[in-house]
Amino acid sequence: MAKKKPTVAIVMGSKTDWPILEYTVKTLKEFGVESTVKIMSAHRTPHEATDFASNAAKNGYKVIIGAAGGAAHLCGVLAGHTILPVVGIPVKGWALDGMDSLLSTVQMPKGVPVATVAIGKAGAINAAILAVQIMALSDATLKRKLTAYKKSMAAEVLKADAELQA
Ligand code: RP5
Repeated sequence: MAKKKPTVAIVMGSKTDWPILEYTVKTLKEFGVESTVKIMSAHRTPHEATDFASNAAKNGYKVIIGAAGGAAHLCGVLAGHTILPVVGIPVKGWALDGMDSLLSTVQMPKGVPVATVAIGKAGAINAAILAVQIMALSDATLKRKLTAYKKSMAAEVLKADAELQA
């Protein structure tokens, strides 16, 4: 069977972000969503980053997920060059416990949103879920999978509580 065309572009600022971003790829796969992973930096490869974002919609992507740490301008730069929704994952960097990444990802000027999720692993997973939720608005299969996902999360919590009460 031919491989499905990727609908989500994942852009990380450095290869050192991969240990976090692999959770995003894995979660998307659980929903049957293919992604492309690119390393691009707002500061180190600005031309590549803007070029990629400018052409992302034309190339069939529906959502861009960005991830960077420190002076995390990557998602903002991507969002400035596309009308696609951009989800931002603040990566915990080498200083300030990720607060620097969080603030520089979330604090965008009006008109250019970056849907910023939690710092680190939870954010990496939530970025994937949010991308699926966006795409599920026009995809009945993804909608069904999201409903099943919520049910299985609830079942896990109920099971843990039942075990605790037993
Ligand atoms: C950011 O700076 C990257 O996204 C990464 O989180 C951080 C550190 O990058 P390296 O110095 O490890 O390449 O641009």
